[in-house]
Amino acid sequence: MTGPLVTDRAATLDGFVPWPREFARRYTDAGYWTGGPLGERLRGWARAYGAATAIVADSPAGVVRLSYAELDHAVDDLAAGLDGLGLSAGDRVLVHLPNRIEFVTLLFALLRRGVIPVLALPAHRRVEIEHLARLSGAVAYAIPDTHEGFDHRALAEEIVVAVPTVRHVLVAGQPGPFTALAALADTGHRQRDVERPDGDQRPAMAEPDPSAVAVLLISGGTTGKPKLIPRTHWDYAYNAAASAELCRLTSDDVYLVALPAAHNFPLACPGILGALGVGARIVLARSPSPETAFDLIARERVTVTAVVPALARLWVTAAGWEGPDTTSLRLLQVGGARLDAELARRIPQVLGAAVQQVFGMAEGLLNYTRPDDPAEVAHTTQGRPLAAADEIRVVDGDGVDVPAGVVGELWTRGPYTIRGYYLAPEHNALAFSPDGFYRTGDLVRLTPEGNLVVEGRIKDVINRGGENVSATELEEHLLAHRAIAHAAVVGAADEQVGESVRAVVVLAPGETLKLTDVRNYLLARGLARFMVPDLLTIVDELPLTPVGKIDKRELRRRFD
Ligand code: OOB
Repeated sequence: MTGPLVTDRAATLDGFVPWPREFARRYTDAGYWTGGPLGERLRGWARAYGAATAIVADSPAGVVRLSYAELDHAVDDLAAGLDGLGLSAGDRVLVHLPNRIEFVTLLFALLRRGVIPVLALPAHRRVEIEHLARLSGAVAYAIPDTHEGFDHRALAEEIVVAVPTVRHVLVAGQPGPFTALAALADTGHRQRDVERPDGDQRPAMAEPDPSAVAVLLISGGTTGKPKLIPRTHWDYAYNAAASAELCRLTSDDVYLVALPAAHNFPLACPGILGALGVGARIVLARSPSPETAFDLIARERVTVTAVVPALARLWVTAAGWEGPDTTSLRLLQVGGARLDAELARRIPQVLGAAVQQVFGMAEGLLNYTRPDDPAEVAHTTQGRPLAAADEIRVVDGDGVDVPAGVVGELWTRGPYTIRGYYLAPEHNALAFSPDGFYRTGDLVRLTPEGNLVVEGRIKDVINRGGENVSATELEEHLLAHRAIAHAAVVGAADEQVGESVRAVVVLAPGETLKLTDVRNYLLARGLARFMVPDLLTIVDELPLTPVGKIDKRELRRRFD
């Protein structure tokens, strides 16, 4: 059997916006873009760390541990199995897997063949999946049998009918009417034995071009439907390796994948890819719940993990009563949404780990606080760019740079920041400046030391009769109230003032709260009268996005 050929189509995937030639040369000359494609890098890691444990995952059958060498072989087997399906370089496969071993083996098997994984999040459902399958033109859809009580095979039945490009459904676990990933790997394994009975040589297989698109990530989707973010082998490998270096990750580290593996943060910041690149061990958590995470941290002596603020809050609260053994944890990365300073300070006290703030985006740019930063910087800022070649601008509504320290919109370009979404020319004309800066929509200011502070999002401002109320700022004040466990501020339509201010809160256990209490409390803290909420809505829990950030869009929809 001959392997798929890498065609020019793979290097210039239709709908991919490449960097202009002069920038490509600059990033190559400066050493950002270097080395082989991601699937081949795993071979190098297996050579370097062969017998060391690469992955630990709990499965219904017990704890599974794979060494680097075993992982590498499992990936080869699966890749050979995929060949039999007729997938070829440049094809897209929609991967909708939770944190289980198959996520990692399939990811690398696809990368090895230059087939492009589209990384959906476990919480996505029919509407998003159908949209992503259609937009990407996926030829296959990879799912678990069931996850958290949801039968993905039933969803797949609908998707194959709705999206005709989807020819294969690949299942981790019981396949039902579809194809089991395990069966594919078995076929691949036998195939490889025939091809190379000595078990040693690799079949001659064209490697993907490292400048080609490696993966399509899903945008946070704050406006409209999720968009696809094309990341190349070179830019994504840099993203992961440089992040690992910044976090001082070594082969002694144990990284817990607590957030969904398909999200950029636990995947590559430094996440799975960064950890494997230095010979560290990754531990896959099936759920980010405190019970599951604390058990794994204690059992596997986890040293580093990444969470969103809502999860950090949950862990800190739960640790208060559970008293878990987190003595191995040296670093808790927190990112994805604004972390309030108060919670940041409690993390080291309660969990014994240093806090690192990560202000990143699937589109590229990553900002980190550094291990050597004073605690105050790590607790009150969102850090600074990863790469010296990251260009950032803070601009006003006309795209003119604001003076240092003034709040404006963050624009960025650099060696791992995309120049356009996949197949989205109209949106790209709005989301990127003519000279290639990505307009993040985030409102930031620069501290005198050069760290960024996120002050909110362009649209996350409530216009209350002409006065601008920053939702982020008000949320921080609300969270300082002892009765409030979680808070989100949204606008509500109002005939008098246009938009009034609604505080949606989850109460701490055993607490009660009235609007007048909140108003008096905030006024006593010195807030302007126009900042104080007009409405208070108490809920049992706040709606979250698939990665666990507070879902403002859903809140506005629910209460408007
Ligand atoms: C991460 O990536 P996305 O693509 O899910 O979301 C990006 C957006 C940013 O534009 C910003 O609005 C918000 O999420 N955000 C933060 C933040 N980190 C992300 N807002 C305030 N403070 C932070 N620390 O969320 C992501 C990607 C890689 C690493 C970490 C997070």
